Amino acid sequence: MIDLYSVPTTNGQRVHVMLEETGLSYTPHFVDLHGGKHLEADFIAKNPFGRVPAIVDRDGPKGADVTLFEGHAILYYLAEKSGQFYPDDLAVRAEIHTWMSAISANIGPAFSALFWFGKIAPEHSQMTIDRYIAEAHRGLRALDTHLDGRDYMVGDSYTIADIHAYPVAATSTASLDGGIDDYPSLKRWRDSIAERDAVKRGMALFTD
Ligand SMILES: N[C@@H](CCC(=O)N[C@@H](CS)C(=O)NCC(=O)O)C(=O)O
Repeated sequence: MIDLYSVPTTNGQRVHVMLEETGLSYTPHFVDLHGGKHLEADFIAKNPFGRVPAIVDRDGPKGADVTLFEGHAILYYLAEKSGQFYPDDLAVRAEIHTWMSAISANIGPAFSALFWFGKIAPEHSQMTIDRYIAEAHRGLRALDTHLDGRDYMVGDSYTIADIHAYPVAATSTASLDGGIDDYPSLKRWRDSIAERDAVKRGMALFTD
């Protein structure tokens, strides 16, 4: 059994989808960020950064608990544990690593910064907001260019790279004027991934 600690944001959704896709058994726990639950000692013991998502696998290797945070690290672990969505081919894996890193290191932080400077920060700096709008579009443009003529992010099958990228297309784009409409290949790919039953279940977690 895996304990999942999360919220229904882009960062959480990719882990929700992954758990649904693998069929691994898990118990979801909503973390009340507004109430500060992520900063309390029992959550800090799971992720010292005090951020969701995090998981605790009660059936880790050799029967020990495995506690993990950072969405992409969780996806790699669940892929290895379940033997799914992570083809055993060095070139394919290397390309998966590249896209997982690019999304985690570039696209995710651009949207996070845009959320902070655009919606939360008390001081309004249009220059800062414009910078992160441009960075967010840069990431979407890269995904759109890459997905031109492709059904999947990497190779010819559905992998953790698709699961990692999907909430960017499905959720993050809604925060930009124009949404996803300027990115036809990204939109086509998003619409096809959205058809998967496990994706529908994962995206619905914590929403009612
Ligand atoms: N790099 C992390 C980002 C996680 C993250 O920023 N989570 C947000 C919720 S979407 C959070 O916990 N925010 C609370 C805080 O930063 O205090 C990941 O990919 O898992």
